[in-house]
Amino acid sequence: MKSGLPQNDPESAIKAWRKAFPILFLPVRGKRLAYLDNGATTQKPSTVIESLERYYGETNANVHRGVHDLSERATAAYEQARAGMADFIGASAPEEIIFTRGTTEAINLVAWSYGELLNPGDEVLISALEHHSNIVPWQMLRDRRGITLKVVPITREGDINPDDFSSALSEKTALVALAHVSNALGTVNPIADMIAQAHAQGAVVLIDGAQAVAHMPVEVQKLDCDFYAFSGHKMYGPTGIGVLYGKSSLLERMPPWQGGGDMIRTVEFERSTYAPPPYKFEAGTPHIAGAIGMGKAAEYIRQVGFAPIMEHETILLDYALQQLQSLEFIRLIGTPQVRSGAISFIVTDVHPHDVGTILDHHGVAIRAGHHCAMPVMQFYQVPATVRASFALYNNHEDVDQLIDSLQQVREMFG
Ligand code: ALA
Repeated sequence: MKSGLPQNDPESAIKAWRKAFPILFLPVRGKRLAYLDNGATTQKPSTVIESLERYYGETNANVHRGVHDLSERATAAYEQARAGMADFIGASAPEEIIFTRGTTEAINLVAWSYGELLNPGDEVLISALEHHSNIVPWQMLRDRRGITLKVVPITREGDINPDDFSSALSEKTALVALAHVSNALGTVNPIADMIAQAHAQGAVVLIDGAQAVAHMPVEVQKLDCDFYAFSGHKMYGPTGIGVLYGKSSLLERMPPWQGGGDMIRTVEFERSTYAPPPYKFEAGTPHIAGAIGMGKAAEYIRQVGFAPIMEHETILLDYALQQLQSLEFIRLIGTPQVRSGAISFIVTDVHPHDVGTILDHHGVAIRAGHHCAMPVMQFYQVPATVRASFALYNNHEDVDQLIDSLQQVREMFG
C-alpha cells in the first residue's frame, strides 16, 4: 500500500483530490456545497464521467455477440473492467466477478440461486444492523424454502455482540450474511474473525461491502469470504452497476437465477444448458458502460491510494465527532468501537427531516430517514436519524459548514 497523506502539505493533496470532482464546485441553493451524503451515493471524478462519454461516443455496441469491430472492442472493454474489479478486491480470477445492478441485486442473486441449495431447517444468520437489502431477500428465502432466519443482536454502542454471534452459530448455520460496514451507524464489523468462526461451523459467508469498498482495501482471498457484494455508485462509479464476487467452486454449483440471452450454452424447447460462470448469472445485455465506468472508478481509487484515503477520512471523522459532541443538542446514535464513513445523530426535539431540509438550504447535503435500516431505528427507538457520511473529497470546511448549519437549526427551533 502507498504511504499516507503527504506530511508537509496534506491540505494541497485534498484540494487536488477535490478538483477531480466537478460537481463539488457547483453552488447548491446559492451556497457552497458540502456534500455529506456519500453513504447514499458518491460523486464521480472526471475520469469516470469521461469514460462513459467515450464509451458511448466511440465504442458502443453489444458484447459477446457481434462479429464486428465495435462489438469486439466493447467486449474487450467490458471484460477488462471485470478483470480490473477482480484485481481491485483480490479475487483469484475475473470469472469470480459477476456484474449486477448493485449490491441489492448481488445479494438477491445469492438468495435466489445459492438459496436453492438450502433445505428446510437450514439456518441463515444475519445481524441487527443490516440494511434492508441484507434482510428482505433472506425473509423471502425463508418463506420460499422453509429456512430459519436468525438475527444476532447489537449492543447499545452499535456493535454486533461477539458472544451472541459465536453462540448463534451452530452446525445448522448454512449461510451467514453480514455488512462489512453498517450504512446507518458506521460500525466496521470484525469480519475476518466472523468469517473464520462461520467457516468453522461449515457455513458459507456473504459480506455486504457496499459501505466498505471506497474506504478500505478489501482482499477477498485473504478474508476468505465466499461472496462479497458491492455497488459502483458508492465507490465513485456509475449507478446501476455492482459486483457479486463468488468463489468459483460455489458459482459452479449454483443454478442460474434469471434466464435469457448470454447466460446459455444451448436452447431447445425441451431443455436448455447454461454457460459457465460468470455468464450463467448475467442474463440479457449488461450495463456495459456502467461496468467500464466502475472499472475506471476502481482505477481512480487505487491511484489515490487507500493509505492516504484512510488517514484523511479518519482525521475528518474524528474532527466531525468531536465537533458534534461539543453541541449539547446533538445525540449520537451509535458509538461503535471501529467506525468508517458515517455518523448518525439526532437534534433534540427536531425531526431529522426538518433538520435535513434546513441543512439543504445551507448547502449541506445529508441523509435524513431510516437509511433502509428500520430495525436499527427500532432498536434505538427513533423514527429516523440525520446521517453525515464522508468520502475522500470532504474536508474540514464541510464539517464546519455542517456544524454552523446545525447551530442555525437550533436557533430556528429555539
Ligand atoms: N444504501 C444507501 C444509504 O445508506 C442508499 O443511503
